[in-house]
Amino acid sequence: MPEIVVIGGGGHAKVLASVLKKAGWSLLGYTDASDRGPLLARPYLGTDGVVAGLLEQHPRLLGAMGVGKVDATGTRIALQRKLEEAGLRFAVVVSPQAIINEDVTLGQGTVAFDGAIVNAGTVTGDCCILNTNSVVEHDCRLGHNVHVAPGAVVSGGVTVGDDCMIGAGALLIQGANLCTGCLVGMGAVVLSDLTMPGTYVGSPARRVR
Ligand code: JB2
Repeated sequence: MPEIVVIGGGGHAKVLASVLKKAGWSLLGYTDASDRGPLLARPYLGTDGVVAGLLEQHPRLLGAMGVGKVDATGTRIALQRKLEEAGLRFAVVVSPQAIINEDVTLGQGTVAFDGAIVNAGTVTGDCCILNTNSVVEHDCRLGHNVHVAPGAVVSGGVTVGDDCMIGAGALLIQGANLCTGCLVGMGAVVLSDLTMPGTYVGSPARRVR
């Protein structure tokens, strides 16, 4: 497996690092604004400014986005795009315990953690998080930088716009369309299209801000 660097050294990065290690990636370490100590026994490498030097030493080095998100902003993918402009390509990272079925396309920098299931005909954008035990059913279209949190279920034929966050345990009914910038709260049940950016909670999910 090629060498890889994790961007960010917090909680999301820790889960990502464990998946990378068991999937056999050669994990060099992580970058962050400051040294957060070893990340599952991999060292702090410096700020993102070290990436250029790392690429000189390791021309095939890939990146993995270890900065998570619990919002519906584009901050995280902006960081990926900035590092891509600096020459770092982002890997698709799939846990050996995830099930990515036939005819699925995952965008650059998308990660699928333990127990994630993605079914046939689904396409995701770049920089998505398919978190632990999340389900993305058949024929879905996820934009860039979508986080499907642990235990959330995206039913068949759903479209999710860029930057959306689907909270832990939330349910999206089949065929729903979510516009860019929707934050679906933990356990919410989405039974209709969400046509305005904002925060949606409850069952059926209602926009609260
Ligand atoms: O531009 C950056 C940058 N911005 C923030 N470059 C680099 N290299 N690192 C950056 N960070 C770092 O991301 C912060 O300095 C911090 O160390 C880390 C974020 O860590 P934190 O533990 O606060 O959150 P997280 O993003 O790892 O995890 C959140 O999202 C996950 C999806 C948490 O809420 C988790 O519970 C959640 N599962």
